[in-house]
Amino acid sequence: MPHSKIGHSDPDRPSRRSLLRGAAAIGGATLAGRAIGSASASSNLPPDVPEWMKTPGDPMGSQPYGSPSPFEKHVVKNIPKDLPQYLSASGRAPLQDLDGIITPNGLFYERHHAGVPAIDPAQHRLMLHGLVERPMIFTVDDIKRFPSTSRIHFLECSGNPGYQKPFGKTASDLVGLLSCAEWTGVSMKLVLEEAGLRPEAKWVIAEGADAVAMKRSIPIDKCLDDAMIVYSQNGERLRPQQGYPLRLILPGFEGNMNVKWLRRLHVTAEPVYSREETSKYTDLMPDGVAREFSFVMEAKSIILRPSGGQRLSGSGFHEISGIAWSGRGKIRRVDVSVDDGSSWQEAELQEPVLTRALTRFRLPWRWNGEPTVIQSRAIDETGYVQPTLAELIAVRGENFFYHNNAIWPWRIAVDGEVSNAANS
Ligand SMILES: Nc1nc2c(c(=O)[nH]1)N[C@H]1C(S)=C(S)[C@@H](COP(=O)(O)O)O[C@H]1N2
Ligand SMILES: [Mo]
Repeated sequence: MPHSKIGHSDPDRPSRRSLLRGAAAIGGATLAGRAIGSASASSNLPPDVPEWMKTPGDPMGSQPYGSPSPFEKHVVKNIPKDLPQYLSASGRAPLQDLDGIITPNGLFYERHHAGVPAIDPAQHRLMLHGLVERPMIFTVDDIKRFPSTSRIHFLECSGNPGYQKPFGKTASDLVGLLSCAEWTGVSMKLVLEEAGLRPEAKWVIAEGADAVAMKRSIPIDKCLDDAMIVYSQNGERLRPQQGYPLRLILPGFEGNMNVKWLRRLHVTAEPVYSREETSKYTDLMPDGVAREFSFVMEAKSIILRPSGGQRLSGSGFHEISGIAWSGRGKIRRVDVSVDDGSSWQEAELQEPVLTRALTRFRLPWRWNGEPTVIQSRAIDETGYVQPTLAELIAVRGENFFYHNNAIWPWRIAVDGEVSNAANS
């Protein structure tokens, strides 16, 4: 939002003076300001010197690996309590509590088919064989000797949220199987070239070192384009949950194909037709045919603030903020509607706008206190427009589950309560 827009005469744009109505103002309104909030009796507020300034704090060294403020301990992964988290487990990122575009490693979503293996990197190997000139076995250190590259990409499960009613309550319930990190590793192309591809090579079957030996077939074009074999996320080594010590990152492709605990790359002429690309991660279309090998995550967006489970403190200025992403490239535009889809306004895209990464959008908004429905719609650089749920069902029917990238509407009640409009 260019700052010149603040103070603009448009009634939907807030004026600078009224942005923080409700907060304590300095000067003439000090007394009124101090009366706000439950901490009004505290001696830690201006003009008093707060408790924590009166003695030195905890010295360095008590925590060799840092952790968040104890006042933030409610910001944790969203792990469903009603699911047996034994073999097939998942935990969602608390997206509505995060800022910017990077997911902290401790809050990165998790999805495992047979738990998290405890891998000793010194005993881990990556085997590359099949239609190659020189089959090879790499140690983790061998992989780290290749020239390295770091790139920011989102990772999203194709069952996010899945087409199943009732849909969740919060943004995390809906699309929390989504995260974004800076990944560091080696271009998969370099590793394949080291072994030398034979001309018949059309697919690479990637296999994980977990108890299900999860396998997916990846088209050779993707492997030679932007695919990475990574060992770090957000500057530190991968977390065990994210595939320590090695995983595949296939930017923009459905989460499942980004094989964790990578132990084998088998170069073939045909796909393997594993469980994960036949009975799962395929969709039954209205004509009875299965939609399979649906690799790319299409453009999508969601408003995170305000979103389900939150409550607006009152009418007046509220910044609408959310995230948009596309497996096909960069986000070109995000439209936001604050009147149940009658009209749309273009949101500001916050820099950086990166390819196949989360993009943060913002729109200043003045809520008039009336019940309404707000929603966002992403358009990517290919011109693809995020569909409504009705538009998606018209094409896919009612038997699909994966790749639900529908627009998600939030209902705002007269008391400011925000709920999932698709459930009502
Ligand atoms: N080896 C292996 N790789 C795997 C999985 C798995 O269970 N085993 N889960 C897949 C699925 S379904 C998803 S959505 C992503 C999740 O990655 P994350 O746990 O790092 O978020 O990893 C994929 N890679
Ligand atoms: Mo997934």
